[in-house]
Amino acid sequence: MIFLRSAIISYIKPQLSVLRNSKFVMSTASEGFSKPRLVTKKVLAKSQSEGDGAVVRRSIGRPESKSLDPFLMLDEFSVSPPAGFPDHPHRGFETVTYMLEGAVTHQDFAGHKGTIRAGDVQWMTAGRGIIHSEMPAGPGAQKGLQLWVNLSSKDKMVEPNYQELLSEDIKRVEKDGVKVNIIAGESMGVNSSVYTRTPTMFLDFTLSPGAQMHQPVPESWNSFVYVLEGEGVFGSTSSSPISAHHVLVLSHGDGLSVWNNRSEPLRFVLIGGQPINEPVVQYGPFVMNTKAEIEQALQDYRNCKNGFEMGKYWRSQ
Ligand code: FJE
Ligand code: FE
Repeated sequence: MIFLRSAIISYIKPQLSVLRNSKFVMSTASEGFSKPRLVTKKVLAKSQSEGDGAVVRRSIGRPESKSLDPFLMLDEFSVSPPAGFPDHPHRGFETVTYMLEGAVTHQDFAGHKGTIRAGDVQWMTAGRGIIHSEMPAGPGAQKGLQLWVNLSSKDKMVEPNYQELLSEDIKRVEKDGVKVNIIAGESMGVNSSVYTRTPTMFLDFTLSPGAQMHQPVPESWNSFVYVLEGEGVFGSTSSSPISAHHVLVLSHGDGLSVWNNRSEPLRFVLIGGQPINEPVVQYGPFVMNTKAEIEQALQDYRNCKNGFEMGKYWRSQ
């Protein structure tokens, strides 16, 4: 017993000093993960057309990588005028639009309008109903990511809400060749101000050549990586390098380690969330728990009721 207690204390003490000295965290955290997350599935997100002439690389939400509770879809999109996503509805989930290059203008049926520019994030809770358009704001290809996060049954019919973060308001940390933009959740001791009804982490990492990172992820959350640029080694030093436009579904565990062994930067997003564990019935842009609720959503949309009232006369300009 005495031996056990002193063993525990001598185990905890260095952990405490690790917490105080974040530089130490960087180099020891990989050994610190008691159950590192590994890649369980790797799928290439091929280009397909969506909306009105838009091109998307769908990673989560394609047949080989169906939804990963609470995530329904991740698209890396590119829209050039006149293509775009003209007037369409949503109910029962959230859309997160993160611009990588260029800008997109959105307009909704309640008069909400704005332009999301490179580095900006729009976290839109569609809740009971939104009808909107999302169109390129300039000439040439406007690029970004759109993530769909499911809402639990208690939140599906909430009033619609927007959280809009300009690039300069997004918290960033840079340390030892690792840059992270914290869109949701926490990294390297810094927290995003985005409120996530479904507990979610959304981190945009860039690793310089030779850099490595070790990011804790709550043990029971589902998580995945989408590679944007470069090539990286994910989960374990012995796994094979993975290049851009691949989605990696991760096993459960307490954190993810990544190494950039190449001479180019590696950019990827790490997305994780607490599973909702409820039935999901999706019909295009309506995501509910039962078939009856989907039929209700279609009726409400057609009849401009229960949240779709403003759809009666509204058309985007
Ligand atoms: C959609 C038609 C759509 N991926 N990425 C049908 F137009 C859409 C849709 C989008 C979308 C919008 C942006 Cl800005 C970026 C996207 C799909 O709006 F999801 C379905 N099912
Ligand atoms: Fe939309």
